[in-house]
Order: sequence, then C-alpha cells, then structure tokens
Amino acid sequence: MAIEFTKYHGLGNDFILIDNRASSEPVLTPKEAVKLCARHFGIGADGVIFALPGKNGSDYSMRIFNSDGSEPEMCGNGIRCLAKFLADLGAPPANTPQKQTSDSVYYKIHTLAGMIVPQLRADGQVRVDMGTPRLLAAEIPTTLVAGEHQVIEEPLEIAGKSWLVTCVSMGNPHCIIFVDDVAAIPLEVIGPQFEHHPVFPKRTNTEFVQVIRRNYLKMRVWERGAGATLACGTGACASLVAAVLTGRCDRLATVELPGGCLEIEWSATDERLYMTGPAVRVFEGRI
Ligand code: ZDP
Repeated sequence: MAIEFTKYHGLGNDFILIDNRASSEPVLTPKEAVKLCARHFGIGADGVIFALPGKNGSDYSMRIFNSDGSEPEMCGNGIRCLAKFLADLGAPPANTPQKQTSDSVYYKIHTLAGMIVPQLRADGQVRVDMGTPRLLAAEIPTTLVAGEHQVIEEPLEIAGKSWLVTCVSMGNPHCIIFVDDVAAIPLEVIGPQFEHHPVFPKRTNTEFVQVIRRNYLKMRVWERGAGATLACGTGACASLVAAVLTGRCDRLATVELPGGCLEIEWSATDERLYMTGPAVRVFEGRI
C-alpha cells in the first residue's frame, strides 16, 4: 500500500507527517516508523507524526513515534509542524470557530499530554499554548526524591561526576542541568547515561543549559528515543521553567538551540507555557 507523506522541520528538528484523518489508529507501526526515520536507509527524521481525527472535543489528534519507535506523550516542535501540515492540507479547525481571526488560525489538538492549542500566524510563525508544567517527582516521573516533592538541583551521579538536575514534565519528562559552557558537554557520551538512568522509569529527555542573560538561554538536548537533535520544543519550555524556578531568568526569554531560536513565555497570569517558533515544509513523497 502506498502512503503519502510530507516532511517538515521546526528548527531542524525534522518529522515525517502522515495524513491519518481517515482512521483513528496510525497507519504505520512503530517498527515501520523506525525504518522511515533512518537517515541513510530511509527518508530520515527525528520522528513520525500522525494527524488523526479529533477526540474529546478537539479538532484533530496527534500521535508521534520517536526515531527509535517509542511513543512520547508530546512534541513541541512537532505540534507546530502538525498545525502547518493541517493548514496545508486545507483541514479546517472545525471545533474552534469562535477563536479564528483573519490573521491567525487556532487548532485544538488532542495529545497524550492533554489538549494543546497551536496558533498559526500570518507571518508563518506558530505560537503554541503548551499547557502547564508538572513539577512533582511522581509526575516526571523520577525516583530521585520522594514522589510529592519537586526536583530542584538535586545531585545525580553520572560518568563519575555529580550533576545538579532539575526535573520538569511538559507531558513528557525532562531533566535540566545548568552549565557554564554548553559547547563543552560531551552529549553523545553522557546523554544516553541520563536517558537510561534507573531514577527515570520512563527514561528522560536531557537539556544542558547555559544562561547568557536573564532573557536568553542557550541549550543543547539529548532526546529520549531520538538522541542529539537540533531542537526540542518541550525541552525549551522545560528549560525556561527550570531557569525561572532557580532564579536564573525572567518568565519571557529566547532559547537558542543548535537549529535556531524559540521564544518561550511562562505566563504569570495563567501559569501556562507559550512557545513561538517556525514550522517549515520541506518536501513530499510517497512510499
Ligand atoms: O519525549 C520524548 O521522547 C521526545 N523525544 C519527544 C520529542 C520532543 C520534541 N523534540 C519536542 O520538540 O518537544 C519533538
């Protein structure tokens, strides 16, 4: 069976998008997704994203498989790409008519991390209501401290060194470490050791963050199930939350990733995270 796909990226975090509106289950298995993501033997991507019919009052649903076939709850760069994909397909946001204006379109997207609302703007940027961060150890999940406590700069021994880690869930787990120089971090060596450390029962995404100014962070990421990627939207949100919680930055900041910059705001009004960044269509094909 032939399947059509479109390739998108958000700051070089790249995805294969599949129009899956005709059925409520993904048309590919995790194993097939792994093959398509392979950079030398397949199409090449950090993950495969399925645009599925809406659920619980949403316009559409998103599911995503990482390049290793695991299924994360959420994906920040991916949901910007999904919003662009739906617009390119001419798929209307059927359940959110009241919010539409001439220069922006809102989609209500059901994800395994709850309802996420991307707003497609006339200037091509996508602003996403990413919901509220979860901070308790049991919610991350991590066993680093007792379940009802927050994990703020707790020591964790990895590769013979003690790292101070702060944990934030954006629906998916993140572990943030503040460092003086992100360029000096041997990501490929220590990233997997964080990802698979037994204190993270669902594994973890790991962000190394350098504070440049109170409104500018520089970050490198090792993603659960995808390795070193050029950008991570949920990771940028989690990093800003960790920086605010530890008094390092303001609630509105630019986060610079290897693939470019995202604007992240942790609203003091509604405690929600708002992420603004690009989503770019690259090519389409059929397999
Ligand atoms: O949680 C995970 O397993 C991540 N690999 C999911 C993907 C996150 C992503 N990089 C993002 O932008 O949030 C796509």
